[in-house]
Amino acid sequence: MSSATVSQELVHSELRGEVGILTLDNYAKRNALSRELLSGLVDGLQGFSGKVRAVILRAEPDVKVWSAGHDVTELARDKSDPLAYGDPLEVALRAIRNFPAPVIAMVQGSVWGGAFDLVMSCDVVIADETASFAITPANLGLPYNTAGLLHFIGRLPLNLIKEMFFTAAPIKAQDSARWGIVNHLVSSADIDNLTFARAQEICTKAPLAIAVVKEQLTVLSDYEPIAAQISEHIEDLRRKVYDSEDFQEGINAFLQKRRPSFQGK
Ligand code: YXS
Repeated sequence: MSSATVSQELVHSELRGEVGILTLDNYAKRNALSRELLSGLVDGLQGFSGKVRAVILRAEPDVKVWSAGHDVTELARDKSDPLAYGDPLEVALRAIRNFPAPVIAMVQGSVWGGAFDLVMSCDVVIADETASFAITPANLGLPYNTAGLLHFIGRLPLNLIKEMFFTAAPIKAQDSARWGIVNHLVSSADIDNLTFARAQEICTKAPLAIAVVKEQLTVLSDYEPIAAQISEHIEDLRRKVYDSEDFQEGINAFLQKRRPSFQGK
């Protein structure tokens, strides 16, 4: 089976009128954001180009886990940046943020790690009472990347971002609504219809005006002038972390299905 076919198996694309629907479907691996699954997501978006006025990104109905985040087995361990610009997850995040029509994340179940960045890169988030959201680099000893942090700084209060990163604890549905992680918290029974209705409502508006305001808001929310030496300082700090023994320990613990023992070195 070609890799394109495999990717299409992991992310289903469906056109419903002018709404494109992308469904994550690799539950055996809890929709972990593997290279192949992310390729299916990006290909699905590209396939919608010029045909849709809104996209819904979802998992199969009523899953307990929407996505378990970056595929840990694919995180670089060769002392290179595990979240580099060209990493498949970063490529997918940019594809969503640069897609000319609104992308609505429809969330049922738990969202972990890089999948939280994926949801936050969508334009609108609609979730049900089973949803929760966690960002988990502290579980692996991994230094999150600056672009990813900007995705959160543009959307959430700094004290919440810090608590989420420092504890890696899931934010439950009710709190996610209170904190503004989700636009709408609805019942499991209603989430399909409400999300599709919202998408259809967007389809009745002027697509060119929507495309340009989406681009403006993306550029303006990402725009944080950083002096070169600050950028280099941050990269130097991150390199010390992804070169650390703790990062290797975090990955090994995950793979060996045991709790990590971080030594701070
Ligand atoms: O043992 P098998 O082969 O059946 O595979 C198991 C898991 O190993 C696999 N799996 C994953 N594989 C790669 N990467 C993952 N992130 C991942 N998560 C799960 O899926 C199979 C079923 O998993 P299992 O038995 O644990 O399922 P469960 O229903 O008991 O528990 C579901 C979860 C999501 C609570 C559990 O799988 C879990 O805690 N997964 C890891 C969540 C996580 O920490 N994700 C962050 C990944 S790193 C990331 O996204 C960023 C780089 S960062 O670290 O910066 O946030």
